[in-house]
Amino acid sequence: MTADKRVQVSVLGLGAMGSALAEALVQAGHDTTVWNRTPAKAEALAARGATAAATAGDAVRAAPLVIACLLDHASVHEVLDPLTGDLAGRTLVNVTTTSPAQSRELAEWAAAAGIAYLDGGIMAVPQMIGKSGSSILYSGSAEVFEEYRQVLDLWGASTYFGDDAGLASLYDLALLAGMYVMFAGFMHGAAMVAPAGVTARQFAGLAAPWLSAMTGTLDGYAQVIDGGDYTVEGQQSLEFSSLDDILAASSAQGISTEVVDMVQTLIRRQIDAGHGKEAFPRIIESIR
Ligand code: FVH
Repeated sequence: MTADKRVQVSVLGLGAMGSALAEALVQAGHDTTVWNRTPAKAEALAARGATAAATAGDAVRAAPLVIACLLDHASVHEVLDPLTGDLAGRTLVNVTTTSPAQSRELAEWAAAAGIAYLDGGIMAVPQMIGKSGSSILYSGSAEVFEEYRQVLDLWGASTYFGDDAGLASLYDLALLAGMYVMFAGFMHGAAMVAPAGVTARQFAGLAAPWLSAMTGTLDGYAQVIDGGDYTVEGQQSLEFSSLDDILAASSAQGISTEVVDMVQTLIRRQIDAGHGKEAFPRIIESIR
């Protein structure tokens, strides 16, 4: 594909994310066909230049490149299983969130049907598509990634992890794990200060720069973990990392301690195993 080439592409699924992806394709001038189970969701895109297909089969037959952005793995099979004959010889990029095992299963299903397959994990919310900060992870067919790279780059920074179709999903879910635990930590803090009359928004104003600054420690932690030596100097020890004060203050505020208990449990397990003087990142051994 050359930089200026207009691509024929079909998008199946026009929820919040599928609509954002299709919108970016239309804006870039690609020949975009769209389909959604509930047809009304195609109207806005059709008004902006997309072609609304009456059926998923019509959409698949309209383009060599098919993007699936549906609810989940089951809905992908529900829509695409009856269309394997039409999909044969075409390219499917599936950016529906699936587990690594489900992504691999879809790759095998596609290979058996003669469909070139690339799996994607979207690290963005719909409003971020096409803007800085949007990142999309891919794995599966390297040929598909290379051929359509300029189309994929319209949505965000594209990263390819290799031909194991499950890898994009693995990275996606690992990054989401970090996000959800961080969010839970923020919620805990907000609940802690609430009885003191602090609003969640006031707390967020303090938490955002603090948590952002703390991400600067991740690379140092990662170096210790990859080096495998937790006795290194210059890192906070597990004994020093006791969360007892946080737990006591939380209880005194009358709130649940479950979020902090989880971290304390990981620390405690390493201390009890005799590693109290070693560095905080050792809690990864509790998780492993
Ligand atoms: N929205 C987000 O912030 C996240 C960001 C990270 C990636 N996710 C994943 O993207 C997939 C789609 O998400 P979405 O936000 O577009 O989701 P919805 O707005 O709920 O739209 C779901 C679409 O799926 C269609 N659909 C559901 N079940 C079926 C089915 N059995 N047959 C055909 N289509 C189906 C649904 O159609 P309709 O309800 O409008 O008729 C929507 O088009 C998802 O995997 C996220 O995890 C988004």
